[in-house]
Amino acid sequence: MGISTDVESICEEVIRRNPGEPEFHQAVREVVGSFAPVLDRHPELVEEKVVERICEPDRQILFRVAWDDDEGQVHVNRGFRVEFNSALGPYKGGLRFHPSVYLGIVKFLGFEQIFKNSLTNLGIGGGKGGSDFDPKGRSDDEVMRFCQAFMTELYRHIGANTDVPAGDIGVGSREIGYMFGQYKRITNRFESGVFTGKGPGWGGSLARTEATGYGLAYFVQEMLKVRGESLEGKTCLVSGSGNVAVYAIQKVQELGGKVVACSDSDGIVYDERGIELDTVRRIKEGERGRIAEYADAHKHARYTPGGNIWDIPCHVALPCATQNEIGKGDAKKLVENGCVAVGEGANMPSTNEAIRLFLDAGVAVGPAKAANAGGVATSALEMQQNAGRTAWPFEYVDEKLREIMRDIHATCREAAAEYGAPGNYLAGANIAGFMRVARAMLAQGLA
Ligand code: NDP
Ligand code: 2IT
Repeated sequence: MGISTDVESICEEVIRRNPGEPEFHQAVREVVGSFAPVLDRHPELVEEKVVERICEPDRQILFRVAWDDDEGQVHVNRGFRVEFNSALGPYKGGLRFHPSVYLGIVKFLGFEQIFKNSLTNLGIGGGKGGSDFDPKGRSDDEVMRFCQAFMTELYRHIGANTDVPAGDIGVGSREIGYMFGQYKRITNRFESGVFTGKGPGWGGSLARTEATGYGLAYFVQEMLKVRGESLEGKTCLVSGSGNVAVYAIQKVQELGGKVVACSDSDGIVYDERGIELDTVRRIKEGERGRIAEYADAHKHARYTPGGNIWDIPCHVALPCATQNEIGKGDAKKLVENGCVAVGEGANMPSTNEAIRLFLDAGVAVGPAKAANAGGVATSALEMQQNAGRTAWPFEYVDEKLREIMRDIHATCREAAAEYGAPGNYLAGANIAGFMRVARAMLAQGLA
């Protein structure tokens, strides 16, 4: 029986042990699918069942979150925290509040996070959490009560040296503030390092809000540089219009790219003159509104309810909304329309079939765990800043972020070449991310 069969049988066993969690299965296939050449070269990893161990979370926490709305009606939601792997540092990863959240989503995100955090080389383990709570249409008071109820259970599981949450879909600085406040109230400790993404006035990094989107643009810039190209003059699509999308648009524009479309879960806005970022920020950050309103402010722009952003011709596609937003058909369309690079701002935005199609067509694919690692890397910088009880200027953090993204790009490229998959950043990211964790797990003994 060859090693590649071992990889397949490991995936099958994970799927059997975790029924009804298709997103987790997909993430495991996407990551473990790259490991055959590694296991070939490192029989000790096979012997010690490191892959099997890494696919099983250290700990999974599920809990009830009961809260009452402004009318006094009681609601019951479910809270999650999956502490996946701590070989390299405290568990680190965001919290997602979205009605689609269930254990399978949290596990896929937590699993990907292990390898992403390893790639940053900043000493952070992997975890993720969240709730099926839907913040849309809720008042500030309701969001506050939900966050307080959520933290009333979660507080006992987290800590600056144990597990450090941050934001993700539906969780931004407002929610982090309410959760940090409740943690402080319960524990009577101002423990800055227990959360990242805090407000800049009370321990937050000045560049954490921008970091994921900026880092994505830096990573794409590096990929294009290898091909003797740049973002200058390139037509770009950015899906979503949340935290990652907004700052990806900003940095891509600064680097000379032309972003012609963005979206939300209701529809797409197309502006052939280039998306006006101030309008998007006013609508999304200021008013928590819908992207449809963009077309009210700019009469020449076109809003399409529903629709498919990937049908619009582009050179560079930046999925920044959610998982599985680019399927095989979308990938085919993008390639036909001349797309040369894809930078994954969202986590697992492309299906495994879409990635295969891109790679076969020679499209440069910046996989999420590398391309969007700037967010969590800046979270690790925020932890460093908090540990030193100091505050770093924006430009200092941004320069560090640039360096980190350059390093991650180089690491992925080198690992891909070393293990026989030159140009395949996904294989490179999986292998390089895995090897650091695997070595630490071996050194720390069987667990
Ligand atoms: P936000 O909540 O700020 O924004 C999410 C955006 O994506 C919104 O425009 C939202 O539209 C859209 N979206 C979310 N879910 C869906 C869905 N099921 N279908 C269609 N559109 C959807 O989240 P972030 O910008 O923080 O996160 C976006 C992605 O980036 C996620 O995959 C996240 O895991 C990833 N990421 C985030 C990081 C961060 O630092 N925040 C770091 C690394 C990765 P609508 O308002 O209509 O729901
Ligand atoms: O997916 C991610 O990397 C995040 N949501 C950010 C995690 C973090 O701890 O900053």
